[in-house]
Amino acid sequence: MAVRNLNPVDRRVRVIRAHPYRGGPVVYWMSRDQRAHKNWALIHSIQWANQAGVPLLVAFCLVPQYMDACIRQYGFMMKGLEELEAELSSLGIEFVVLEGYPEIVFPSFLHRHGAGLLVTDFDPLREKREWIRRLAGEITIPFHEVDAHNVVPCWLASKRRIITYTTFKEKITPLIHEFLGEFPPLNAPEIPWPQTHASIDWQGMIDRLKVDRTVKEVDWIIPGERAAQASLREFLRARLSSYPERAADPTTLGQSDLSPYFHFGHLSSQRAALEVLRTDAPREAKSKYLDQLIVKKELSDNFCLHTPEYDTFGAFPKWARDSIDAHRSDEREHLYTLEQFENGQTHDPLWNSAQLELVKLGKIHGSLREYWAHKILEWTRNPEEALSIALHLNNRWGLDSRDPSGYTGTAYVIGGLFDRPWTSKEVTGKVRSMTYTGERLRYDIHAYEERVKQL
Ligand code: FO1
Repeated sequence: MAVRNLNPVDRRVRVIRAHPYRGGPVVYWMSRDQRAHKNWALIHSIQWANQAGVPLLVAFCLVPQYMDACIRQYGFMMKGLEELEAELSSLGIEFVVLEGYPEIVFPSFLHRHGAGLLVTDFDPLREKREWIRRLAGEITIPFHEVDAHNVVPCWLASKRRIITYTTFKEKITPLIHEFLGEFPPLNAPEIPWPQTHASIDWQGMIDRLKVDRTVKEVDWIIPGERAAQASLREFLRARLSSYPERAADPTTLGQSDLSPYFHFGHLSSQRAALEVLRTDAPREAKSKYLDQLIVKKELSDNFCLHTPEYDTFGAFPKWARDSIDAHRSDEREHLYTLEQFENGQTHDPLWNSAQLELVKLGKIHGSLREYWAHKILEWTRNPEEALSIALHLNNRWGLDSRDPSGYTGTAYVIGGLFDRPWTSKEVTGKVRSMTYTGERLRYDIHAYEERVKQL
């Protein structure tokens, strides 16, 4: 059966397995983009199903453990998925959650339902690449991957790793103009799924997760697609105009605070970008925010996709590795264990406050994040230990850290990624350094520490 796509989704799709389509329902394995609206992977799946005259189903595969994620992150995700179930149902779309690892649970599920096409959303992280690779080896139906996360599909932005932010910006700018268009309306599937599945036992699924339940959920942010849209509107209304001046000040609420929504795919960057452009905020504010939202975020995807060892010392630029290597035996003024870091027991009250913010809120204010990670490099025995502690603390406590932006940010601070060599210093070599005095000049440290104490 020949199915032709007539829509602008085409360039966002790449074929993982080009087996011939022999009829049968479309299954969208939703993973990174956990939303019903403005989701290119869902749009592609519905268009394909309607053209082929077959039903469509969305399946989320719930793995019992994911990196260092705890109940804090899973709880946020599960609440978002529960809302999604209702939203998809109102659109006439069947939704199931499969428990287990994709390569184990999907082959039999697809076989049982006679599925004819599998679609998934793009994710550059190793876990998802491995899930896709293994699952692709187990199935004999066509398998498509849709970049529903980036404005410019990651594989079109560049076929290789880009070394500098400026080069990436130059490369991606014309493509942003090409891809930053309106979404087509979301059509309902024309053929309903033949049988309804049993209602989802959300609590049972949460109880069966093999995760640490001591890292509690946070209450400053409401999960889900609807709350994400409301938060975006609120940010655009109240904070976008002052974003350039206020975002860097950790004593005020100037940031967008949308990143957990982007991480779990509750919000589409493309939607956010289009809405930013529709505001009457000053040009400088719009362009500063769009630079974060598109260029920097999409550079992170490029880095992780093309750097399989993105979370190791080997991912740092050569000048940084050489200079850190040259300082491996330098004496450290302070040395802390993982427990001391985790409990915020260093000599530095500013660092301890940033750690406490991470523990309490699941985030560190953007301005402090660099200081926090840089000091871990200074106060550990070697860069490998620093990286492993920083990633562990981030992944365990951060709401949205298991993300390309999290890995890229850590490699930037600890390993000079996308940066240039600076004057060499003891221990950290030519990697850009962060000092207590430097922080004091940028904002009111004591007001920040006070704010964190009140949490
Ligand atoms: N993706 C899945 O497909 N299944 C999961 O069970 C799952 C759990 C999970 C827990 C915490 C977290 O931060 C992310 C999680 N993700 C899961 C992945 C996530 O949706 C993103 O795809 C990546 O982390 C970011 O690229």
